[in-house]
Amino acid sequence: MKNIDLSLYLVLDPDLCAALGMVETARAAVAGGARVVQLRNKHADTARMIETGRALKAALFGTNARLIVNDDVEAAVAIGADGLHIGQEDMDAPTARARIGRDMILGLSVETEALAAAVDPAIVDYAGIGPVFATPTKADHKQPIGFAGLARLVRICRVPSVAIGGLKAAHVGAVFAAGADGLAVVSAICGTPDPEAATRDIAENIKKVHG
Ligand code: TZP
Ligand code: MG
Repeated sequence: MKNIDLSLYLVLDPDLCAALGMVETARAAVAGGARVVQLRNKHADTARMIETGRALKAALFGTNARLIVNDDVEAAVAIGADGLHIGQEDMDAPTARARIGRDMILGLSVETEALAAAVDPAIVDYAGIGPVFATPTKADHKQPIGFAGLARLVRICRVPSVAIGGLKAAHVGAVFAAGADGLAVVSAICGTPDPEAATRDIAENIKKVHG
């Protein structure tokens, strides 16, 4: 099993990050305590993903934060990212694993108990579980599961997990109480007036409940 700190996971959104940009938002968030940064851009082709991903990799160089690329396996490999994150509608996990090799991190989105039970720890390194709450950030998200659903899926799932969907600093206690290893956020950081301070607010709550 790979050693990944999932405690505070930023998922970038190009629209919400428009004012500061994804690279500067990521830099600020990592300064504030984000441990993982995911490049997620549904409007970008592979060339564009690679360009942004390389800039992100340079910005994160020398920090302890990991860079994960959403969906685009070719971009993830070209960037030399730390990992790839796929959804259930994307390439299947065994195919993704074959394409990225043994060492890169593979994350998979999980929305139901059946999907949680099906996660193979020999292939997948962590699960993104949610959405906990309905969120305007992802237009086509699945049925929200709440904290009770989160706790059930975390228990069933045989890999470390990060909760996602409508999560803010105030939810940190409930996320860890449900047994998740961290929280993934978009709008709690992207597009806020001070992404570093917004991240630090979440990180301080994590320190309180999780050490
Ligand atoms: N997957 C499930 S919910 C979601 C994604 C990418 C968006 C979460 O965004 P926010 O702004 O943290 O609710
Ligand atoms: Mg996807």
